[in-house]
Amino acid sequence: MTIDDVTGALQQRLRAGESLCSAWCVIGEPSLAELLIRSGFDTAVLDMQHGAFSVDTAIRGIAHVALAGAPAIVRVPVGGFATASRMFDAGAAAVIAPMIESAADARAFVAFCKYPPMGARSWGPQRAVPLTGLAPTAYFERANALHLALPMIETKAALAALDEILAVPGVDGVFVGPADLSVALTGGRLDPFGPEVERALDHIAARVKQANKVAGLFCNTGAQARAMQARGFALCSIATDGQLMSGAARAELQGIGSGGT
Ligand code: 3PY
Ligand code: MG
Repeated sequence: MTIDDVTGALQQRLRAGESLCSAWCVIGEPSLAELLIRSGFDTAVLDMQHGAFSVDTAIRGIAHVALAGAPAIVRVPVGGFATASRMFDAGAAAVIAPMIESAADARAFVAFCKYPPMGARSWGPQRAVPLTGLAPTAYFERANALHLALPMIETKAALAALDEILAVPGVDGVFVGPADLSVALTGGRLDPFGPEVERALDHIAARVKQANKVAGLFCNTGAQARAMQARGFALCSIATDGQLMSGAARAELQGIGSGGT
């Protein structure tokens, strides 16, 4: 693999129809994201919305993930579209934007993700150029295809506007947040994979397939991710880094006969 593939691998593999599995990192430690890639994940989401990643640690995290030969994805805070540009400047392969409500939101997000004429991203790929190994002009020409913009579908309004969101030029796919979507669809109950979300998932997968774009989903376990990949979600994450660590600790402590809480 060349360093060029580090960013390119995500869109190349997804466009080739592969299903990928992502770590989801909330602890905010760049080397932990690298470790999870070395454990076998295809990519890692560095979470700036609910996780502890700052601009600084996310930039370092992208480099750590690249060191392990993989593309990194960043979830920016709600409305943090300017941060999306910074993460692409740092070499992120994709950015996930939470709590998108409409095609207008998606257009505003894309403006910060893509260079003109598609968007209005400002020039300054300080880490992306050295990480990809591309000359600045070659990077500029390829950047809009290399970097994926993935608005989240996790509100009632976004679900209703799904087709319009998918039709926004520069939207490469959508990422579903089942927890927020469950709260929205049940009128205030947290039931991430309850019947309301389950029904919505099949609808979302079908619409994304029709649009020939990418569908992603936050999953809790490997088995669930595998089942969801079969249902059309090509990019599935599995739990969080904290949950994986806690689960491994509990399993070992059970082995020695010591219980946790
Ligand atoms: C959700 O389930 O709402 C998410 O945003 C995934 O973390
Ligand atoms: Mg959410």
